[in-house]
Amino acid sequence: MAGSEDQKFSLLEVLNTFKLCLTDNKEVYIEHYVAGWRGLVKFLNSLGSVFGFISKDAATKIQILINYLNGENGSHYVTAQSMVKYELENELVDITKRGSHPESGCRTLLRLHRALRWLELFLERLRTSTEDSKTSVMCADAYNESLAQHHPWVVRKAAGMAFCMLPGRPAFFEVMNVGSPEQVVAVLGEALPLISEVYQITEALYAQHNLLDLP
Ligand code: 1Q0
Repeated sequence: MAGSEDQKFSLLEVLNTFKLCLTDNKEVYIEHYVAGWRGLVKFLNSLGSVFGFISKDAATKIQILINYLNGENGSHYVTAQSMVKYELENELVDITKRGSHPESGCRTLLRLHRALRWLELFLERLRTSTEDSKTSVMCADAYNESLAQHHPWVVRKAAGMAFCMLPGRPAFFEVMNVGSPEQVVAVLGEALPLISEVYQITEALYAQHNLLDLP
């Protein structure tokens, strides 16, 4: 019984992971950041195989970061801040065009960071939605306002098609596994400021080092 519970997505669990993301001096722990994404990928997988091309890409990026974290230079990958410092100082980042470091931690985290903005916008729409709001529309609007700007036409097209396969709001709230729609709304209200803070801190870090357009 406990086994099947473990497999279940719980929004609360994901949120708790994002809560653990910030150190006392407001750095971003990579371990918890990717754990948060792992939970979201699990959720996405539970929505069906049409989202496979999205969850696969996210899972690949999560794994790249985990490999750095568990690798011989893992101590430099504890926080996003220490990673940026280490990779820049050691010239491990392709800055203007793809070259010898196509999978740097910096560019990999940047992809997830951009997706976090999508998540923030989507969850805010969900939170303030009404019973007859369409998840596919909320998702597409959030996407067009964020990630889409970084994706080529073919990816935008595929994403748009996948969004149409999203379950409706009631079923969506159900899989979140939190409780009544009112409880979902309350939990989202609690979570959003946290997600937003993690996003802002990462954005500031990347802006400070001119890394927002890494290829
Ligand atoms: C619920 C529907 C999920 C919709 C996810 C929106 C994002 C669409 C993104 C489409 C990505 C297409 C795959 C490939 C993209 C890459 O080209 C791109 C750039 O990387 P690179 O190496 O080519 O330069 N990759 C990315 O932009 C990263 C995309 C990561 C997306 C991660 C989405 C994980 C989804 C989570 C589901 C969250 C459900 C939220 C509600 C749950 C409540 C807490």
